[in-house]
Amino acid sequence: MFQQEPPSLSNQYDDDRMLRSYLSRVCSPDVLHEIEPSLTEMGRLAGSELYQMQMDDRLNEPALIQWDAWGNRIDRIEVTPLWQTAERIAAEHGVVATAYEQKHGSLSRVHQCALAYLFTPSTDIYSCPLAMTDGAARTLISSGNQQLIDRAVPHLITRDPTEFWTAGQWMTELTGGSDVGLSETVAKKDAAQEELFHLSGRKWFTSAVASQVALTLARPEGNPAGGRGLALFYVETRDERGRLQNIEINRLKDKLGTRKVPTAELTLNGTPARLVYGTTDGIRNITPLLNITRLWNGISSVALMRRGLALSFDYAKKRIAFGAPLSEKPLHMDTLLGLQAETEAAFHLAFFVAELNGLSEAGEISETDALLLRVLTPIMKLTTGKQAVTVASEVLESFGGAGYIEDTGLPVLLRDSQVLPIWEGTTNVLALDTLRALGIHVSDESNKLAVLQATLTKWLESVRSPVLEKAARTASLGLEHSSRWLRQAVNGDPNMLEAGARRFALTVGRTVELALLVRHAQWSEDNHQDGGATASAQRFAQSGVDLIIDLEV
Ligand code: MFK
Repeated sequence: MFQQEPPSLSNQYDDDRMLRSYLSRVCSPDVLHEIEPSLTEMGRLAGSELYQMQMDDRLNEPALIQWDAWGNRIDRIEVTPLWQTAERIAAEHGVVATAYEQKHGSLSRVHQCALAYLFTPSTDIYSCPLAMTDGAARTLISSGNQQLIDRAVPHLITRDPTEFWTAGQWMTELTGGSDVGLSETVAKKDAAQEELFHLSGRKWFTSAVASQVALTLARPEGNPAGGRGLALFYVETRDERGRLQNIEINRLKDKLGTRKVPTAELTLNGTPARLVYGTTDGIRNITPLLNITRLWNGISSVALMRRGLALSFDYAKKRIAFGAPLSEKPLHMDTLLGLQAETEAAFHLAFFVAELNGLSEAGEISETDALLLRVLTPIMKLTTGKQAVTVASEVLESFGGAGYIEDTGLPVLLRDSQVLPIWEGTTNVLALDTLRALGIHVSDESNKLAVLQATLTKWLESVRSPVLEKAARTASLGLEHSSRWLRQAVNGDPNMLEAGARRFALTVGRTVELALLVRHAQWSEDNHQDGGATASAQRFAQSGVDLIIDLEV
């Protein structure tokens, strides 16, 4: 009887041309030599034990246990065995810590993102609590609140699993999902202790609620409505006896995907909380966290794309149809190589933003790079999130009917990818954030896009290969077109500016991806690496990077 051999994974680092060749370019041989053992080990785990465990854990979901046998309200969350293992491995392998240990200066962040990229696809979005833990550590450090830094940061960035804390991010309320300024949670000052408040309200979407601490927003009594009236608070979820601190977990969310993430609805009934920084401007003060979780979102996007393709390319060698393996079928391989090009383009943008974060954290960032970091963070998040959904959908199709069958472990890739354009700011919210980051105001002709254009020109200066020159021209033209559209839109009807913001941001995202990929491909040619990056750049250039619809003038 015929039996189909399933797809399998090998060492996910050794097997990844894209990651290895990128690291060879950005790291010196010494740094690469030092970080490679950790990546090889994570690649091994991701392709073997963790992947097997993920398959075995497929039907498990977190449980909310609200009552004990004796009628006491306990609201305990039990995460699945995969997540329990993932927490230990994440701590031991420094999936957060690596960025803070600063062993390799600004490249520490790249090293950490490479670990996260390898770890994420085999741990069913355990990247969610890690992202928020990382973001909370960064936010507390930048707040300068020494008491909270001393109290929490060592736990958030430790490699010791017994000391490791994760952090939640409780922002969303029923009134305001994206419009966080509508939050209704109230903060009442403690009568005795200066910095202590008690929070009351309902948090509607709180990811990873099993965390030990959380950063959250609430309005101190007497503060005005809107975002400026909110303050940023630090909460410890349980007291020293392990009881929740005036927090009720009402229910876990019934979500399309990310089913292992215990996302919950909470009621805060006077939860003790400490101010992180000031009594107002909570939204501005929480943005370091948002920008880090948006980086993780991009890294997770490319990680899931890469996982889908690793399985699909492997399967193509094993699946025989119409007389030959799929890997010998021109149409099948053309389809996969198109997805590879999308993935490779997304990869270079996500890791470029990681590099910029690294420069910032090492205190080495220039004014230009700081501007690029602010502008490219939303652009990268929104562009890669969309690509992840497209690629995941096509990956499922590349397996035919098997891609639609749950116990292949494939459908979860699509369900989990679908969250990436939604959480941490939807595509449209981030398109508007892109305009804010560019400093665009109606009738304001000065914009910061010129800095991006100059940077892109510099990246492309070294391109000599004729194939890549053509792709480089496509990138330059795409950005020029974006800039022309923006100039017109800024001086025209504000509704047209807003209506075109998504197409604008996606075009900038895709042209920057193309330019980064072309730059890398030229480097690969110069350094006798294989020609995969050039082939991907050529394909991506022809995949439709310019999505602008011109305004009628
Ligand atoms: C796989 C790993 C991924 C990680 C998963 C984590 C799971 C978490 C699940 C969630 O989804 S949690 C909820 C996520 N929610 C959001 O991300 C909110 C989306 N909404 C926005 O981002 C809105 O743009 C925003 C709430 C920020 C708009 O609010 P406002 O009240 O209109 O704010 P405003 O006045 O525009 O900005 C306030 C200040 O912050 C301004 O500075 P100034 O006070 O100096 O003028 C802004 O310039 C600044 N700002 C806003 N966004 C910024 C920023 N600064 C730096 N970076 C940013 N991104």
